[in-house]
Amino acid sequence: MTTSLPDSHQDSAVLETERPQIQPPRLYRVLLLNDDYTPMEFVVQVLERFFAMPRERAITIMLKVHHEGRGLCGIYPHDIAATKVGQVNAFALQHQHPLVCFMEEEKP
Ligand code: TYC
Repeated sequence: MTTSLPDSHQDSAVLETERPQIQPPRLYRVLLLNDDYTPMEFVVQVLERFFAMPRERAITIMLKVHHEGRGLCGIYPHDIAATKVGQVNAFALQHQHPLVCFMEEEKP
């Protein structure tokens, strides 16, 4: 039988022992930093708008950032995390608030 397989794979039973080494997608934590100037209501609206949080949860996270200095908004694959960080920082800048959003890899 002739196929397009290389000679080394012709007419022999090949037992595949190697599997492609698939890695799980890397995940990134998106966080907010506290500051002394951004209004609490603005932060709540950011969490509602960009992270689809119900108002109660948004208030809880905002207060956590306010009291602890930083807080987790969500965990996403790289491009989604980067998009959210860009959107939040652009929105804050547009409204002249010093709010900072950033991402860091979630290590297993
Ligand atoms: N500390 C701000 C204030 O007292 C509120 C605030 C909360 C700011 C969370 C940023 O990520 C933040 N107005």
